[in-house]
Amino acid sequence: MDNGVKLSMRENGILVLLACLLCGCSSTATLKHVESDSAKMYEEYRKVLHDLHEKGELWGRGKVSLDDDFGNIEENQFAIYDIDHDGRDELILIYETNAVADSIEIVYDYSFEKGEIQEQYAEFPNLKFYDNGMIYAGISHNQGVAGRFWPYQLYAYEPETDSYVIVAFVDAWDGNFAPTNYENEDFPEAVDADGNGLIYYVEEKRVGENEDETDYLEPAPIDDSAYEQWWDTYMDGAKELELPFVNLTTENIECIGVEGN
Ligand SMILES: [Ca+2]
Ligand SMILES: [Ca+2]
Repeated sequence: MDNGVKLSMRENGILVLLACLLCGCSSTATLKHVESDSAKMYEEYRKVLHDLHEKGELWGRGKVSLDDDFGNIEENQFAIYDIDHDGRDELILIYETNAVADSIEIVYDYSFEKGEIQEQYAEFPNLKFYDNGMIYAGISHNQGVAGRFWPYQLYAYEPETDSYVIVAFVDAWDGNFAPTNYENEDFPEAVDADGNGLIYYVEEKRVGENEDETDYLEPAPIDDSAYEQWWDTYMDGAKELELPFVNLTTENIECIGVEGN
């Protein structure tokens, strides 16, 4: 490492520390990361958030609507967290001061090899991240016959490709909510062995599968015990992560990369 790099790192550190002290982060704040790569990563994350906060631009997606009817831009939230346990932090952004259809939760990752941001995952902001790398992604609208059950997609983290792959789409039929379905078929009582009025459709997907052809194959319905068994094969013992979300404010953005934030 030459002196020029050392100097710029030091300058960068002083700037971040100053910004932190000014914005009221922890008064004992010290730089969390000294490697220039990490400093660059956090700098890129701050830039993504500043672009949304000040210019109404969502990284890689262009301009967004800044209609006050949907709330103030600072009501959106973000978190810095290593959600896939690969040793480096991701930026998780929930952007929802917009029409529901345009609301989105995005996970940004930073490629140390390329030295640039990349979008690692994006879905409707009804997500739960788990400590085993799985993501529960609730769909935006529950307009089918699922009733008290909320349909979702389940994603798994794949370390080889450092990406999330879909495992399954899960839907249900709540017989108490909808005694007949859209085809006017009666709720299949025989499948509902435990009699709680719910049966499930687990549509499993595999990497590389042709989604256009397989998406419409209706899986056979299963009851609670089989559904729970299926869930446990992926989620047994998994705990939901509590991400440290904060509001999208200049102060919070400037605290990224500083210890305790
Ligand atoms: Ca990570
Ligand atoms: Ca049942």
